[in-house]
Amino acid sequence: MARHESSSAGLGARLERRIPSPEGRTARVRTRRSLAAAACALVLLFGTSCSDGSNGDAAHVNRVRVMTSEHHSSETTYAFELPETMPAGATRLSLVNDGAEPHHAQVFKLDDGKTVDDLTGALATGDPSALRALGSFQGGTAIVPPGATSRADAVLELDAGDYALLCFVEDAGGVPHLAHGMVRGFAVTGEDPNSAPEADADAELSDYHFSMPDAIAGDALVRIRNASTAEPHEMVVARLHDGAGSRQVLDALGRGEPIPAVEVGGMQAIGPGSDQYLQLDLQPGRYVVVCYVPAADGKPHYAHGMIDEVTIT
Ligand SMILES: [Cu+2]
Repeated sequence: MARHESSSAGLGARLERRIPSPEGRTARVRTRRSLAAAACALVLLFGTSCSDGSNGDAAHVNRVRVMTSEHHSSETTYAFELPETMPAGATRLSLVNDGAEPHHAQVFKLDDGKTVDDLTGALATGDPSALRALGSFQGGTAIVPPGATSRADAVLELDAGDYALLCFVEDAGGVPHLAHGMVRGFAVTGEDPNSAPEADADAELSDYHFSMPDAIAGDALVRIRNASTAEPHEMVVARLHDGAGSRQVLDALGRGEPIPAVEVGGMQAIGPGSDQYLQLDLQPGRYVVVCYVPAADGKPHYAHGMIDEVTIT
């Protein structure tokens, strides 16, 4: 995960590998295409492969659609649908919630020799430290309401190995969806092309605080770094209702009521000292960012102050 710090991708490669928004905002794409053309020449000097740019500059970002659903019947089933294998490198996870409950997609990388069955066993204990003995939290796309698609997508740099996708969201009875079947293994194969994207903005997560610009462009690629030495952190993003702020969100959470905001995705937990990216595709407005990860005292991080507001322009 410290890969980004090595900056071994040259400037040209970095320019070429920027991640466009799904709708491809015209002016920006045009600029990026010419940058990509210039980058191509540089990349050729380094002797690595270079796309012709006909698909904008998205050639090095894998796009993965994760479908989430649950089927309510006498035997309720919950499911993730995604490819069983995907190539290594920068991977954007868009989350399509086809169910009747909110869902998220937490990515967990299994250590060598560990299996999804080991993970399922550890999850059943309910002890977070049991999980950390099996692998690490790598991010993933945060909560999306029923019938919606994420507008703040995790872009993860995935190395080859075995992974699992998990949903910790609880059903009406307080049982996490993963206990109903929302644990899904997948494999990442091949060489990581070292496609570290170039971010437009930075957000730093620490114990227990968000540090980021007051305003961020709605189509920004945000680099999210967990600066903690001990705890995983996440950044769930939700659009605030008119007149609501982080104070009202915190009050609602304290009362166990729905928050006065609409979740649009965000970044699921990443481990201490690691970083990943979030691709925004958001309407301008006021948003709240929240970390729900439980602290050692059992309280969620937001109760320790890990909640903030940001203006999307
Ligand atoms: Cu946190």
